Amino acid sequence: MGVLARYGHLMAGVRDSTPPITLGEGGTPLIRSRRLESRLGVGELYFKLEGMNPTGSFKDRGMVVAVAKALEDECGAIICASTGNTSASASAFGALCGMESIVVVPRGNIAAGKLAQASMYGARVVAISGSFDDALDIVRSLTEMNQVRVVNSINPDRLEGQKTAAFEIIDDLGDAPDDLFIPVGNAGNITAYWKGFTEYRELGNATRLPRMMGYQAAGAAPFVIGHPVEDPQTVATAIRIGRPASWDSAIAARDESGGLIDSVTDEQILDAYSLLAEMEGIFGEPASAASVAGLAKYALDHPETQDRRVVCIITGNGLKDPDRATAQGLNVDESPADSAAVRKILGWQ
Ligand code: AN7
Repeated sequence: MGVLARYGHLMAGVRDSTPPITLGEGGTPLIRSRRLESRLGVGELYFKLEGMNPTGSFKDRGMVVAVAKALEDECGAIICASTGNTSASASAFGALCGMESIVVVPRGNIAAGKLAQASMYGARVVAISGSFDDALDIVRSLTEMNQVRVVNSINPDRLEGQKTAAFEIIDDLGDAPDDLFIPVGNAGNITAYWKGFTEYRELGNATRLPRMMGYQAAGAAPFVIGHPVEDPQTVATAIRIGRPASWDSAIAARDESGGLIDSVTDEQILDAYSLLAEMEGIFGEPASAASVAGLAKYALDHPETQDRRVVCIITGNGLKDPDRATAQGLNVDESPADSAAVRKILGWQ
C-alpha cells in the first residue's frame, strides 16, 4: 500500500478525486541498531531506511502526492531543480503517469546513479553549469511563463507526503522517539517530519514530540552560520545547497522542538558512511550518513544520550553514488582462477 492509500485522509489537499497512484513508496523499515548503539553511547538507536523507497530515497513519499495532484489538476508536465534524488523520483512518477518530466541539475555535482535514473525514466535532463541554488532560481522563473507544475519541496503537496515518515515511526515505536537525527539540505524534510510528528500527536497517536536534530555539511551549512552560502561545497552532493527554500519552517522545527541544526565535516560524514555499512550492514548515501555523523558528534559531548531513544533517518541508498564508494578504496584482492591461489590469498593453511 502506498502513502496515498494509507495516509491520504491525513493530507491537506488530497480528496476522493485525487488519483491513488503508487510505486510502492513508504512503509520503510525501522531497524534497531545492532552495534553502533553501544559504540556511540545511545540508549536505543533505530535507523529508518528511506533508501528502500522505489527510487531509493525519501523523495518518493512527497513526489507521489505532488504528481497525483498535478494529474488531478490536468497538468501535462512537471519540473524540478535537483541535487539528484528529487529528479530521480519526479521522473519515475512522471513516467508512471505519462507526464513529461523536466529536471534541472548542477552539472558534475550529481551522483551517477541518480542521473542514470532520471535518464532511464525518460526525463528531459538539463545540466547547468551552476549550483542547485541556481537551478532552483531557473525553475522558479520558468514556471512564471509556462503550464508546468513545480515539484520541488516549495510545493506544499511534497511536504504532505513526506510527513508520513513521522507517522510510520510513531506507528512502529508506539510513541515518538526522544530525538530525530536528520540531514538538512533544502530543509523540506525536517519541516515535513516536524509537521508529521505534531499532527500525529494532536490526533492522539503520540504522547510527546522528539527534538529535531538537523545536520548540514560543514561546507554547505547556511543554518549553522545564519545566512546563505554562496559557493557550497561537500562530498555529500545531495545536500550541497547554500540557499535552503524552507528556511523559516526549518528554524521553527528546530526551535519549537528544542533541537538544533549543527554541521559535520566531510571527514566525519565519510567516517559515518563507512561505519554504517561495516557495523550495521546499511549502505546509505553520503548525505544520509550526515545524520549518523551528527549523532556520533552529539553523543560524544552529551553522555545523557545513553538514556535516550533515538531515530536516525537514512534518507537515500548508497548504490546511487558508486563513485564515492569506490573512492573510499575498493577492498578487492585479485587472484588467478584456481582454488590454491584463493586459499593462499585468504591465508588458509
Ligand atoms: C539523500 O534531490 O535536495 O533538507 O534535489 O537527497 O529536504 O532537502 C535532496 C536532498 C537528504 C536533504 N538526504 O533533504 C534533491 C535534494 C538525501 C537527499 C537530503 C536530500 P532536504
